[in-house]
Amino acid sequence: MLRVWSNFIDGKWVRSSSGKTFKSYNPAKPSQTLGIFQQSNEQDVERAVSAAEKAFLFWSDVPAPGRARVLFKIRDLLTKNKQRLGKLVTTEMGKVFAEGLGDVQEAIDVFEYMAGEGRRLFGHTTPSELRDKFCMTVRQPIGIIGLITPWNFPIAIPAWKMSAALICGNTVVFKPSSDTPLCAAELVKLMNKAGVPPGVVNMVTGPGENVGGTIIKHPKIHGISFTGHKDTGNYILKNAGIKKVGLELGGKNAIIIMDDANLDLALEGVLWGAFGTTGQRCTATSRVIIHRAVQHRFEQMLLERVHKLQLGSGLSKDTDVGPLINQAAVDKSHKYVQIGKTEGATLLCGGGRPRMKGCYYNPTVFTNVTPTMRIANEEIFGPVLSLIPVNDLNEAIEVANGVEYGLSASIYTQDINKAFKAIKRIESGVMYVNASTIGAEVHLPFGGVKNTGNGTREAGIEGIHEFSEVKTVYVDFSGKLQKAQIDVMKVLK
Ligand code: UN1
Repeated sequence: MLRVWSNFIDGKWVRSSSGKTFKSYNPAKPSQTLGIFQQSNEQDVERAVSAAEKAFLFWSDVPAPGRARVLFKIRDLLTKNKQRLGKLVTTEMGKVFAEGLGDVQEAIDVFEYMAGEGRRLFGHTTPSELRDKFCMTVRQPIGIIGLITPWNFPIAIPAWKMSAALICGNTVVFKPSSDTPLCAAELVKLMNKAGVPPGVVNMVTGPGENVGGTIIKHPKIHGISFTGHKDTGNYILKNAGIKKVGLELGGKNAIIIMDDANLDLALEGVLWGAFGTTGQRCTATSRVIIHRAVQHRFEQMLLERVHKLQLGSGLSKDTDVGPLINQAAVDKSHKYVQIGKTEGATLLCGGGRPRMKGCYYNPTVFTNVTPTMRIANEEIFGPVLSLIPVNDLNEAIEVANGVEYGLSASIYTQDINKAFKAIKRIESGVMYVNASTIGAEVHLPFGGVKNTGNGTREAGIEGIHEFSEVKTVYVDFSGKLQKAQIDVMKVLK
């Protein structure tokens, strides 16, 4: 019997007033339905906002180390349930089981990190220009935050956002992706069990247009954090009004392979970056910018390994590459393969659907791709990799920077001068040397430049900045009126 999941509002599971539902499926076996979820509407968001507003009065006043105790408990429960949740991630999202476990581990890590912040949340102190006056900054919550999250890290990304939002004293209205509502519901259930007070985290499932749209425009929501498509990011910026908005949008991440690179190492990085998570990470490697001197050799090495990649259910031990999230994603990858062929790129391997049920697509490699082709510029979010040959480092950097996005980038070289030149000149928020473009760690900031984002960063200490406001405090204990910029002239007298 399929469970009908409700929204989670004010500490209770409640049905949507719409009376409508939708289903979640296993992308490896689309005939398998995993749960039934509320297709919520504007009124449900209103209820969630009211609950979050009421809860804010209490939660924002709990001392941060007290809030941290709840976060540590969430970490503990996630750890206890890691296997079960990892399997759930694989079943609902499709990534291979080791990565499903990694998704949960990333959530464990970030709850632990943000819980630690409960005893820091540092501001700073600095001298005043006047006598007997004290200056400091303190971190304060923003208020109610609207979180809109994607399906590709169905536990980790909600965890990044919720852990930071909660430790700073905010309350949350959370709309998860409609492709992975079960992972979201299980996470919220676990957070409730860990002792998150009623109304602090409210989950409303349903479509982007009305649930997401209402959150984005809501006058009582003062912060929005969104990870997903660039078009939605643009919509948010146009419709959110005056809110603190954090966006993590697309990527067209490149690995540069120089002629002096350790090619065996680069090969592992390319395979992991391009075909890990079936290419469905914002950080996925979708371009390899390769020095012509090693192009042919690397193509041979890559072909040999890509042919061996085993497609299948993420739960099967032999699987290297799982399914894509849904049929639309399969069609999108295929559309880009047709575009690549029409543009005149050389198809080295893949480029079609395998004969198996499920949302699968063969790992695909194009070579002799030129920087102006659409497959070298547009985010595909699937297992389609483009090799772009170049003559030297300067050209490689120019090509790497020639796209609208700037999330993650990498260079493989043995030459420290080349590595540092790339670190300095590549336009990206995350940069790797002799490592793949994926695999960011939670205690460092994560985010991108150009059309990848709007300048905010998640995780690490910058994650605290995204989810809090700074208050500047002056305490004058001189007992008289002191005028800044004016009386300062007298202090040396
Ligand atoms: C994403 O795809 O939006 O760096 C996040 C990585 C992961 C996070 C990816 N830790 O690949």
